[in-house]
Amino acid sequence: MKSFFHVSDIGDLSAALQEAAEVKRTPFAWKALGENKTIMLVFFNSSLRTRLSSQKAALNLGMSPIVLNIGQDSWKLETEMGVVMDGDKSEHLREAIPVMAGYCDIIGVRSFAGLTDRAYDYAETVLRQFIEYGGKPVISLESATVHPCQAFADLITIEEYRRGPRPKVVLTWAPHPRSLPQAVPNSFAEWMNAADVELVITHPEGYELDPAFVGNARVEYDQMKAFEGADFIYAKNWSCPGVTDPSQYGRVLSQDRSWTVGTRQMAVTNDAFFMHCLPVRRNMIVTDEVIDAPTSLVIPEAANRTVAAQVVMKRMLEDLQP
Ligand code: AN0
Ligand code: CP
Repeated sequence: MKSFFHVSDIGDLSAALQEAAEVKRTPFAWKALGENKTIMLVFFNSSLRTRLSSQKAALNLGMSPIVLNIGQDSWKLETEMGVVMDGDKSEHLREAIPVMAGYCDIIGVRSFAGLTDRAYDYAETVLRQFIEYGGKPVISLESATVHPCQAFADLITIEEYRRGPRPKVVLTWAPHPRSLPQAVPNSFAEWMNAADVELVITHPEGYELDPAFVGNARVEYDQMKAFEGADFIYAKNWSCPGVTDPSQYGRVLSQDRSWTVGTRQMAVTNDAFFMHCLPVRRNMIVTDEVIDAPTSLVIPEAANRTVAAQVVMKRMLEDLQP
């Protein structure tokens, strides 16, 4: 695997899920694979789960992780080409990437969407520079438009908890005070389209995700209707994707608290499991009652981040073997 970015990078999903189950059963069985190998985990933004689960996955595989927080541990990096660097950025990505790549075998990058320029973000400008100038396998640890490590962990969780074939999975927008990226819902939709589930996406008008990610999902603007008979509820806030009007990109169009997932909506589901990638704002995205219920999967979902990351790193290490 040269990069981990889209669902297509993982190939056959049932094989990937089987491998995930094996990795979960015997996490230390591939310790020799990572011997004398190093992964560089580069963070332009905050993280709890991604940084810890990626380090744990690397350690399980016998690989050494190096974590770098850009702007805190390192110099502030310029990411735009052709600019006069007379501001607070001391170094350009164009040099920093090949330098970092020289110290490792795999690079993981967290670089959130700027949410001001849709074309710049949707071209995955920063991640593409890592691919181009690093010459090493690259893992998106949430980049501008995708969060594949999260979506893979979510799929593993759904596979573990589903009560029957082809569960009904509902991705619902929920309110949040700040402007958040579309990476999590984009990847979730992309992966659910590729999986054997019935996918329904619900959000207020104006929050339509990019059709490339929506795929064959049914879009339902009535949240209660969308929730009817659902087996899994996946909540997430995202800002305006600006599909029809790029000038609206990144805006918070609604703060409607009636979309906060509570017992009212959960009552019409098929006793659905509740999922969220975390970090979550309680009583904005979801009520205490729903997130604290036995049907809440947020903790096992976060635990599966290690499993997902380990499958991805394992495959990259296998490809690096002589
Ligand atoms: C980020 C987001 O919405 O993309 C990270 C989620 C994994 N969330 C926040 O910034 C709160
Ligand atoms: N879900 C997730 O990626 O969490 P972090 O932002 O804490 O890594």
